[in-house]
Amino acid sequence: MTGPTRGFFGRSHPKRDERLPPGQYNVGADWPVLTAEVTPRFDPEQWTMTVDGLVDNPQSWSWYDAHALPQSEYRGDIHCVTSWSKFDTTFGGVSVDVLLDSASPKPTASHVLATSTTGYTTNLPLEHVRGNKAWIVWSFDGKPLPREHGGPVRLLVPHLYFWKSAKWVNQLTLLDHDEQGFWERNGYHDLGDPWLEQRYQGD
Ligand SMILES: Nc1nc2c(c(=O)[nH]1)N[C@H]1C(S)=C(S)[C@@H](COP(=O)(O)O)O[C@H]1N2
Ligand SMILES: [Mo]
Repeated sequence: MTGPTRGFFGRSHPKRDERLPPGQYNVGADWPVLTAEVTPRFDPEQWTMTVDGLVDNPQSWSWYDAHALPQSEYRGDIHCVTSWSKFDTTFGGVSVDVLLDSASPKPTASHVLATSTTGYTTNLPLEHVRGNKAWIVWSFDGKPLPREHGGPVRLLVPHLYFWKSAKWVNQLTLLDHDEQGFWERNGYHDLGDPWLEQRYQGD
């Protein structure tokens, strides 16, 4: 003898979209802009992407060099700590794996500090940017990434809250310890997993 079936409960409670992490809502077609600093304007020709710190081969790629690397896309959802989630986004660029494989992190490297041209920083455990989980991206929905959303190029780490996706990124520094970035020093969680609702320090 069994109790009420899942279907019974399913009819009595409207079904919540299972793509929505706890405490999030679907923002639909909107894409809010959240920026702590003044939106920079920089020429992609002047931009370089640097991977340094605890690596065997510190590397810098120009815009042209970066576009010559094998490209890949992310298709899926993004989640901001301010509680909006955006479904079915498409971003294009280069997997962080490609950059790291080329720079060869030392065995002692455990964390990454991402830095933007503006000085914005955010910290990530190395395994959270490895395994096709993070990209540097320059396109959104097949078009150049809008400047207010980090164009010409931003970090994309979609399985974590979106403050980890540093806009106007130009440096990944490999460290053997965790070092808090801008929002983490201001009270946001060091990891920021939306499924665990890690919004603030202590969550
Ligand atoms: N350089 C930089 N990157 C940033 C931020 C910022 O203030 N500066 N804000 C973060 C936060 S809190 C969020 S939610 C997302 C917002 O990205 P969007 O403006 O494209 O929605 O960018 C993240 N990356
Ligand atoms: Mo955010």
